[in-house]
Amino acid sequence: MFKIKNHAVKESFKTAYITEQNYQELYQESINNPDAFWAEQAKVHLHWFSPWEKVYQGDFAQGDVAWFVGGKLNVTYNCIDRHLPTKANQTAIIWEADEPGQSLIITYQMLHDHVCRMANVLKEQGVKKGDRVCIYMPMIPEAAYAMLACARIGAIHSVVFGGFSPESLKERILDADCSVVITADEGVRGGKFIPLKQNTDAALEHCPDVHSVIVIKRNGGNIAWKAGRDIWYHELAAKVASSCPPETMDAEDPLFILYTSGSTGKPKGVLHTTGGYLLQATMSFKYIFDYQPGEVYWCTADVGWVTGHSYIIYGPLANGATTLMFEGVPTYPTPARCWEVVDKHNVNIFYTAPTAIRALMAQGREFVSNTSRKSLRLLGTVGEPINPEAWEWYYHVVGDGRCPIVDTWWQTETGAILISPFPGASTLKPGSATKPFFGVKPALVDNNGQLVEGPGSGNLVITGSWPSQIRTVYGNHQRMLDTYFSTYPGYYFTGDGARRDEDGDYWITGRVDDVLNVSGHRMGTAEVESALVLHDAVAEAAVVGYPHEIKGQGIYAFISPMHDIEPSPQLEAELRSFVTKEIGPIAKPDILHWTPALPKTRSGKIMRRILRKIACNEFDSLGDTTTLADPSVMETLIKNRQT
Ligand code: 6R9
Repeated sequence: MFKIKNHAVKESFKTAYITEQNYQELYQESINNPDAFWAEQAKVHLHWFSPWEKVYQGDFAQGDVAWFVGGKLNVTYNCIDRHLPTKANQTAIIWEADEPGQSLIITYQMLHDHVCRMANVLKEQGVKKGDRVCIYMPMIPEAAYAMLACARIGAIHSVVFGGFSPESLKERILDADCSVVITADEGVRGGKFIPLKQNTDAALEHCPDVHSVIVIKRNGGNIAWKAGRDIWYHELAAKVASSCPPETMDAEDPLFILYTSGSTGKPKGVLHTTGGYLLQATMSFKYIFDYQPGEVYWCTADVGWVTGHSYIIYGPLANGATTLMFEGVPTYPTPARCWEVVDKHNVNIFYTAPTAIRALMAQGREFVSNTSRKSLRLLGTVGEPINPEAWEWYYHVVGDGRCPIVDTWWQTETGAILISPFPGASTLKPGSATKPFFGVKPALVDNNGQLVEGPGSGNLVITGSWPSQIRTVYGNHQRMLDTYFSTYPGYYFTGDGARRDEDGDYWITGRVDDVLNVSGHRMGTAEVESALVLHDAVAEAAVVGYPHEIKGQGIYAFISPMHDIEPSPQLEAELRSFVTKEIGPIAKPDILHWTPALPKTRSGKIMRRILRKIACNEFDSLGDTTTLADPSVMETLIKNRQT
């Protein structure tokens, strides 16, 4: 196996915060004396208006965990105000527009003023502490202002990815009972316009409780206007003060809701709170990316995903860092865009998803080698397992063999990175997320819940709470307990499978449940199936993932049509756009496989295991098929496997 040990890479990280010498020591302390460890970290990394009474209480069985009980703080005080005495004129956000040549610099002082104005606008719209505000925005600085403005006044934000359909937006607005939506006239991505206001209008036809829509003018496109509800942000912002006192929040007051997919039902509103979340986002950012003062950091995620929350906004800003926000896509106008942006803004730390790496790798190395990239010091990946070929390309071609790669494993529910190398401490192995972060105790269990000791494979669970843990599923606490804490009682179940090698390093192998990971985006097979069966031509649908060269996983849909329907290319195109309309373009099936029937057990359950094998072309390992009601269905499916 290829390992990077005592390599020149390590040399340049000799002065890292976390070194080989102190990792073990700090990790052991965090496990042996968690209360003392976290209390110390909370004091060092955050500003508290008043201290907590107890570091941790609660348990997994009730799902009532609480961190820094009784402590008071404000997230934006930590992300902005406390930096002003020394960093008022330092860049907080570099914004790079979709069109090359357009960018903006936002200093910490400017960030303060923008956030306060937006907070005052929200207050004028009647938003109070605890109210839910939906943010449906492109990647423009106002998306950051909106999130922070909510945190400033204690409102709970629910960011909905701008690529989601009106239907998905509606579901999320209703579930969180939002009263205000912040959006833009249009988004701009890869040279295309995204009709965000139009989508919002469509969603709001079914959301009577939304009384205000605050619209940012991004593109000047023609949009419909509902008087009494719709408000231009720039008009209101001009009239309010540029200061707004930060609300005093309890450590356990909610900070945000973020919807994510599970194996069953509709997306869940994962709720994160204030103190524990901010502490772990702050600490992990500093130590895993080894962020040094003055450096420029760029995470290519969208604020619609958890990576955008923790590692574009909260983690970097709490550290007083310079964080780059990119409106566009890595391949527009050319596949050299990322590296041109790196050179333009002297980016030191670059964090992206394996799917982007594979897409750029497929375009050829000259797009990379024509750029300098000499500012780069550290690379990171997140969102899905990285295949060793992509890792090697990232390491050798993008990083010129000089930048360590941190392969960071975590989830919407974990709030912050839980397993990752530390660049100055770890032995890197392509494809391994290596070791746990401080205070995190991963374990592997077999399907009966028995612990796997030493090297081996199993279901990845976490033993004991960590500060940025999910607190509840909004409006449905039982669903949180059922999803994460009941499969293996006493543990948090991640839904991922993993292997632990002889060095104790973890290798995440992917989801073990019915969750797809398409280009790093999480999606329930059930969600895509529900969208497909809504179409009149579809009687039944079963969706599974299959290996896809660029996306990591592609969507393979087995569909049985209504009895009088003849499948045709037109119908297939219609189904694809139907799913796009219902969920969003990320859920569009790659492969449609028509079948008169789906393989079922005698009790009528669809045998997904078999469908997965067929989609993955693994015909010789179908496993036990004796419970199939009609084996000929399976044989026909194998014969007709689509590509
Ligand atoms: C942060 C984020 C979570 C799921 C997770 C796992 C996969 C994330 C990974 C990884 C292998 C990594 N995942 N990071 N798999 N190696 N470094 O992506 O959150 O959207 O909730 O997805 O993504 O399967 O369970 P989220």
